[in-house]
Amino acid sequence: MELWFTEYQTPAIGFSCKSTSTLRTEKTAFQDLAVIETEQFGRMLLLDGMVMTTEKDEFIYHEMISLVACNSHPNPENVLIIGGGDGGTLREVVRHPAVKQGTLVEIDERVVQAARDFFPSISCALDHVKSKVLIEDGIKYVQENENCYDIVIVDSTDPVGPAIELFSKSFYANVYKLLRDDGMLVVQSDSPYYHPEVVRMAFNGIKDIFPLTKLYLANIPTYPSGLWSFTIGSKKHDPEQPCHTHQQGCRYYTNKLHEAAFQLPVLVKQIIGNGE
Ligand code: AG3
Repeated sequence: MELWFTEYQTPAIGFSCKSTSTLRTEKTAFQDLAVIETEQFGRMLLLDGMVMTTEKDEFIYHEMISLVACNSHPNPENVLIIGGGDGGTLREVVRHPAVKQGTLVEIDERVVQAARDFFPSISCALDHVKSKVLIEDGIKYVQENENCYDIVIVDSTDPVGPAIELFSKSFYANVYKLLRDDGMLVVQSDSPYYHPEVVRMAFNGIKDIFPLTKLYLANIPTYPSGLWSFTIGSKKHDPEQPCHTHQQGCRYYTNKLHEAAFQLPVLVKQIIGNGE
C-alpha cells in the first residue's frame, strides 16, 4: 500500500510526498510535530501539517537565511536566531568565520529533541563551541534584552500558531532595540505566489522600523510554490553587497547569487510597492 503525506498549502492546492515510514508523531505543548521518511526528500520535519525542513533540500533555506546577512555585515560577531529549533540555521551561522557566538532561542524543546533524534546532519552544530541553545519564548527574550546582537534571524513557521507575533511591528521594534547600531534583522517572509499578504506584512512592518529594508528570494522545492522570500531590515550596511567571501561548503549560496537574489520579478516588486 502506498502512503502519501499532503500539506495543504492553500485551501485549493496540496503538495504530496510518498512516505515510507512515520518516525514520530506527537502533540507538544505548542504544536503537532511529526517526522516522516519520504522517498524524494529523505526525512521530513512537519509542524502543524506544514513542511519545516527535509534532509535533501534544507541547505537552500538554511544557507540563504543565514549567509546573506552574515556576509554583508562587516562584523557579525554575535548572532541571535529566534525559532529554528532544528539547528540548521545555527549550523550555517557558526560555520561563518567572523561569527563568535550563535544563540538559538526556541520555544519548543520537542523540536530540538526531534532534530537531535532524527536529523543529525541538520542539528550537528547545536553543541558547537560557538553555540548557545536556550529553550525560551523568543518574544519575551527580545523584550528583555537590549543592544547586544549584530544580526537577528527569525527562523519561524508561517504566521499561524505560536509564530503570529513574530510577524508584528512591536516585535520588529523590540528587535531593533536588541541590535547594535549597525545591526540587521532577517526574517523568512513566505511565498509571494500563495501568501502575498504575508510578504507585504513582513516587508512593510520591517520598513516602518528600519532605515533600509530589502527583500530577496530563493528556490525551495518543498515550500509552498517553491519560490520563497526573505526580508532584511538593516540599520546601516547594504545587505545586497557581500563584504565577506565565505561560501566554502555551500551548495546553493555563492557571492554572485547573493547579489542576484535581490533582483526581483515584477510581480514580487508589485507586492512590496517597488520596495520604496
Ligand atoms: N521555517 C520556515 C518554514 C516555512 C514553511 N512553510 C510551509 N511549509 N507552509 C522552517 C524551519 C527551518 N529551520
